[in-house]
Amino acid sequence: MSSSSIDRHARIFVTGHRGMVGSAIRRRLERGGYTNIVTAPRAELDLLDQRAVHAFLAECRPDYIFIGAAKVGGIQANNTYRADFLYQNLMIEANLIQGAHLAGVQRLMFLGSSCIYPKLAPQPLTEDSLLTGPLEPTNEPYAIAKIAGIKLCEAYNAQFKRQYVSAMPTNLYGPNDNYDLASSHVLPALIRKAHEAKLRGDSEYVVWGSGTPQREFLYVDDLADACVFLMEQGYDGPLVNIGCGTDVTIRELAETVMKVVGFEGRIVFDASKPDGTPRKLMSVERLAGLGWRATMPLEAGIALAYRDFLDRQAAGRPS
Ligand code: GFB
Repeated sequence: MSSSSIDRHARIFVTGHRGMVGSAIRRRLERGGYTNIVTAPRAELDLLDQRAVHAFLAECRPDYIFIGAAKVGGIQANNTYRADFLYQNLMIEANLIQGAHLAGVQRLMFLGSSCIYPKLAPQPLTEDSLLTGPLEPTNEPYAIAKIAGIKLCEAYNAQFKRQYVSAMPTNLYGPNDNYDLASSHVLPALIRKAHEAKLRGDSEYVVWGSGTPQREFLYVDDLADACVFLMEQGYDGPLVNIGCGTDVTIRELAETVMKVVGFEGRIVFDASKPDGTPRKLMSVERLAGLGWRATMPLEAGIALAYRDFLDRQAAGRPS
């Protein structure tokens, strides 16, 4: 299982390479000695533009594609910009998957999210629970788009014998995350809020919702390692979850962030904000059966993410 089926000079197109997921996959490929990684900045290739995407792929003819590009955001962004999340994600994945097929690309990895599973599906969430019940309303548009992406991959595999794999990561965090409080996920938001509360000398910091929802958090470099692992193994089986297999409550998460950041105030919960789905713990049995497990402990990962946040601030990069 350790040897790679991928030639180190194969042409590998990583989409979304400036984002958290795409940049982590690129880092992992570079560390793995891959020499022919192709990226396309948004100014040069608009993934919403079907003609441009198809022309780019016809010209580039990659051997492999990782679809790290997506319109992503936290609970509030998903709930507010419902049309953007549905439309943009449908377009990005449809343009890339059909374009890949037309260009003769045999192997591709499509990334989704744990929110594709029904809101009240049995925990931990197995891949088989897809489409067995209603979705969580706050992110239904995003989830529907990602389910469509999974079905696109399955359809191209069935009709054209492609090997388009869908991998579903749990909630992610790490370098190049979005720290904008209106659109970010919970972990970067809490890092920023705790840091700013510490600087101001505040006695409390605000955490949305009730603090009782449970979430699983995977460091994005672990995700990238799993994606490259699957590609290197030549995995072409069904939908596969990528997680670490353990979760925490939002209250526990908020306490760990305070500890890492060194903020000593207290937590105040803002009940006017939504909790979202009560729990989203992935079953990682399928991936473990293939020989991969996550390695980054949560507190150590949060410390690395906090370092990234501080580095961005020091460099004057937008957060
Ligand atoms: O990470 P998050 O925005 O997304 O929120 P989801 C997770 C939980 O943390 C929710 C709470 O219960 C939030 O109410 N939370 C507490 C906060 N404080 C904050 C805060 O300051 N900011 C944010 N953002 N949350 C998203 C989906 O769901 O997860 C996407 O909307 C995607 O579709 C993504 O699947 C991975 O885990 O609820």
